[in-house]
Order: sequence, then structure tokens, then C-alpha cells
Amino acid sequence: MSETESCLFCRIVAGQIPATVVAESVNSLAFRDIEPGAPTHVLVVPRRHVPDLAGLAAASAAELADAVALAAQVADDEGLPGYRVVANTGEAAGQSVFHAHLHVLGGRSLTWPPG
Ligand code: DGP
Repeated sequence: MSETESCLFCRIVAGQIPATVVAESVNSLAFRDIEPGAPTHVLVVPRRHVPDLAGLAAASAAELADAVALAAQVADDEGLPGYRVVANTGEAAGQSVFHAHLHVLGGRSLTWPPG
């Protein structure tokens, strides 16, 4: 099985696994997190398979910018007065899906530093 065939987010991008899609662009897809940690918790993923955000930056600065712009669009669409964009990178930081993604979190008070 190829890397993309076994990748959960590649399969969501391909429409093989259902997800609640809230926005999309040519290069990125935004869908609701299955385990929301806030009233708004959306994942923005590049359509391209790369393991993490640094991998996306190395592959394509334009696609990285596209993902960030889609995250901002989601926050605007959701009417969030403020929001947080998080990219857990590496198992030690809590990354569990090794396809780059941005968490867009909002709709409640967000404390700092995060846990
Ligand atoms: P991270 O732990 O930073 O790699 O984030 C992965 C997120 O993916 C986590 O918050 C839960 C979410 N997730 C895992 N499986 C699924 C799924 O099948 N569908 C959706 N929509 N989200 C998922």
C-alpha cells in the first residue's frame, strides 16, 4: 500500500472517508475535527501529501500560504472574533496524523500557554 493510500487525510481529500467539509481551495481542504476541542475546531490540510508543516513549506511556499489563507477564511466564515492556528509537529508535540494540517480553534476563551 502506498503512503497516500494508507494516509487518513489523503483518503479524506480523495473523498474515500466522509468528513464535514467547510471550505476548500485548489490546494487545500478544510473539514471539522472529529474530536473537537473547541466550538469551532476545523482542520486545514494540503491536498498534497507531506508529513508536517515544515514539509509543506519545503515543498511549496504557495501551498503553505494557501493553507494559512484558507484557515483565515474559515475563521471569518465562522464569525470568530479571535482564533488560534496550531500545527502539532512530531509525536512529542501531540501530532497523531502525519499529513500536514492546521488546527483552527475558536468559539471559546483560549488560555496561554496551551497544555
Ligand atoms: P494531530 O493530533 O495534531 O495530528 O491532529 C489530528 C486530528 O485529527 C485530531 O484532532 C483528531 C482528528 N481526526 C482523527 N481522525 C479523524 C477523522 O477520521 N476525521 C476527522 N474529521 N478528524 C479526525
